[in-house]
Amino acid sequence: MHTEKMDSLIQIMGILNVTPDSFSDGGSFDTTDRALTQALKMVADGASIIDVGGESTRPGAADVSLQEELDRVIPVIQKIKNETDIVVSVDTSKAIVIKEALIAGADIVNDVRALQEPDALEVCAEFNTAVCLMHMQGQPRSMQNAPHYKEVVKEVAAFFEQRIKACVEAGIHREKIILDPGFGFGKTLEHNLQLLAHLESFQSFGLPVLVGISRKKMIGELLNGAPVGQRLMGSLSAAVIASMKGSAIIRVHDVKETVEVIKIVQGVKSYE
Ligand code: 7PM
Repeated sequence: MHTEKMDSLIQIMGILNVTPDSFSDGGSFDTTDRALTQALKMVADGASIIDVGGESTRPGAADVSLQEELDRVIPVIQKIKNETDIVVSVDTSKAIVIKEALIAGADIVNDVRALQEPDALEVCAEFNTAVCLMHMQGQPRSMQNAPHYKEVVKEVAAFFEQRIKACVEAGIHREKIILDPGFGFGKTLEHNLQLLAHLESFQSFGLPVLVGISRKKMIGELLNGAPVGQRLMGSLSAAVIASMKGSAIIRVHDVKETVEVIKIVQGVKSYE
């Protein structure tokens, strides 16, 4: 008789960008409807979480105003939650957007600033929501200028330790926390590769690890400067590596393809 291990399933988080670069100019019925259509497609393709984001965190990007971000993401979250029972995460840092998103039905707060903005911790504690704490060195505008670490893996782990403590002190239950090393956020290619190579070390927290590498510059850099449209195979390879190293959630643009490769990982993992 074989011994099949029942490990928890690796989940695919589909990226839904509600930004002017993705769907015209946010807020309009047309924009909300197109976002819903995209979300439904990702669900049909096997995503179990939809990550709705309205703030461009691209290196060097301009800040998005509060009202603009609300207008972009809130109608989309309402519509997805009205028409499906999919888990929704909101990619934001602002306490007011967090609160409105949670009222609209969002299930997870995915914050690239790890709840360090004013009142963010308090709102999450009040709503007893799940949170994803991402590591970033610096701010989106300037983070890629000169990333520097003595030991990136240790420094990211120390950051997790400190933010988990801040969350728990604010009243967020430890079991509601997801950790994310923040690929590309204030990191060189070497830093990103060191993090990916040692991803399993973050399992020591006993919390789910989320990884977002899909189409990122680190993939392009390893592929002789391949543009975003030619990073699918690289992104899938990174997803396989991350999930073999214990990641619970893989955040991606290409849901269908990622679901397919992760099925192979899941098959192997059941015999680990
Ligand atoms: C431009 C550049 C647009 C970079 C968008 C991005 C992550 C995230 C993002 C991640 C978590 C992207 C990023 N990346 N949230 N939000 N983890 N938790 O490539 O790695 O999607 S935005």
